[in-house]
Amino acid sequence: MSERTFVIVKPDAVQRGLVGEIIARFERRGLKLKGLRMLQVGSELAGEHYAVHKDRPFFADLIDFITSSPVVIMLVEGKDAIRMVRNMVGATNPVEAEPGSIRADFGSDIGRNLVHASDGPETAAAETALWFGDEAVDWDRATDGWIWE
Ligand code: 3AN
Repeated sequence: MSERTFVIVKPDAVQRGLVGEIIARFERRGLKLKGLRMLQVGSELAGEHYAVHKDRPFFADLIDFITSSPVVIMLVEGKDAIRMVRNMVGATNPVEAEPGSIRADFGSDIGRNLVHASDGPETAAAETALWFGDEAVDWDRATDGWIWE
């Protein structure tokens, strides 16, 4: 089933020059970009995005980190895109992430895990609305039939 999911290339990945590498992995897999933007996140947006973690001990660090330097956000579409992107991103703690995942290939600390990706259909819809509003870009891609049956 075609799904759309939301991804943040976090400040550590932007600072380390991994934006292109991360986008390229999604493109090469056949996923389709439907939105892409660089921005400096403010504390209000950060607080809304991480609201589920507001009572966790690491909440303040999370907000400080995501607002510390620019991020790149994107909407990614494809068959089973939510699960596929989560698998490509890897486990929250890079130490436990599957080899070949972004967090395993580039990360070594749970507080510097490079990427955020929506964890289910409800969060994908809520995060897309929060970060992109209705700014998704609809476009036809000539290769779709060579990627999905
Ligand atoms: P994921 O990004 O894999 O969905 P979440 O949503 O559970 O993980 O956590 C959001 C972010 O909070 C993670 N990306 C990570 O940076 C941070 N985080 C989660 N758990 C911890 C923890 N135990 N200690 C420090 N930071 C954490």
